[in-house]
Amino acid sequence: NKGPQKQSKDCPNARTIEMLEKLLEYYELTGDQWRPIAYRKAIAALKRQKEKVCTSKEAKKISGIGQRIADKIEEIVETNELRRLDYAMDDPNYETLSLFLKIYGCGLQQAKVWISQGHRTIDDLLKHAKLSKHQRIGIEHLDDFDTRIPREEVKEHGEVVRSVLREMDSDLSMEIMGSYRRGKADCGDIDIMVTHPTATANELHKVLEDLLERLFESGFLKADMTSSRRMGGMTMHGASQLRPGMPWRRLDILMVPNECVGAALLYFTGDDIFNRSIRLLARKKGLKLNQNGLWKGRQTDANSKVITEGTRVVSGPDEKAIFDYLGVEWREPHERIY
Ligand code: DCP
Ligand code: MG
Ligand code: MN
Repeated sequence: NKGPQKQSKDCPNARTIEMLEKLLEYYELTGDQWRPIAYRKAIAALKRQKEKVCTSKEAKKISGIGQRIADKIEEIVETNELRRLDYAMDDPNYETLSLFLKIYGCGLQQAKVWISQGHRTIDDLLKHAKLSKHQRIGIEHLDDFDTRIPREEVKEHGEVVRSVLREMDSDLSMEIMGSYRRGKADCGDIDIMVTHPTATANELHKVLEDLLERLFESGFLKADMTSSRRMGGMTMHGASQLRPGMPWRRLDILMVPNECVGAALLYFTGDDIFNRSIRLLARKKGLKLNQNGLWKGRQTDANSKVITEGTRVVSGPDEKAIFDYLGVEWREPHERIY
């Protein structure tokens, strides 16, 4: 394994980063809401340091590292270990939890239910657990879905969808979003956004239904695991396969009305941490940014239910216009990473 060794030569904080990454993984796994973000920021900041960071005081001076993580950095450097990490890894269900959480569609709650029912392996689940159709697909294709998809293959899946859209209506267009748009060499899934210059939401819903039917018929689309698409939904979470014998891949399709395209481009390009920071920035300016647009005077209650619709201050397909309105310098998709 050359990876970590190479890193330790180049990066003076490699050991510290390695330990913090383990802790990050643990917090992600256990569904911690805030710590994963703090850890990802701190790790990114530490990766940029040219000198070894040894004390809590030094660490705290770095933007992106708070007091608690700074203390942990000092502990790692001094003792070459982390008490919190031993404690975390001692959790007897840690391995099982991390295995079950790899299953597409299985959240923390479901994983805990299965563990409490005594299941410990994938085989246990397949033989003894009561599974929904979608859960079974997630389990049977665990290895497929857990494998990164080469960029070239993502593109090919996109081409299949594109050619079917072309048959349907020449005004339909699509774009591959997510990590692909950020230029990554491999992707966790395939995110596709479909747009039309004039179609209403209702019409787009019908386009989606038609599209899915055609993709199923050709054998490309293998499963639709969207729980509630039937009621006017605009998204599909499913699985596709290029040719028999190839792996099943996770495919997300999303229909976006023209007035929402700019905001949707921004949202579905990510990455998720970049999205959080730009949404926060909007909020600080009294605006609300979501996947449908940039809003002024929009009010929601504690359950995110809209009380006052407010007005859209930027609409249409221009993503740059949102950066401009927010006074944020334009960043190319590949630059939107932490
Ligand atoms: N997104 C977000 N917050 C989330 C989930 C998603 O902001 N909790 C946005 C940003 C993501 C985009 O949606 O880039 C697509 O979501 P994915 O989960 O498919 O993530 P990526 O495509 O970025 O990465 P991967 O290669 O793992 O699919
Ligand atoms: Mg993705
Ligand atoms: Mn996705």
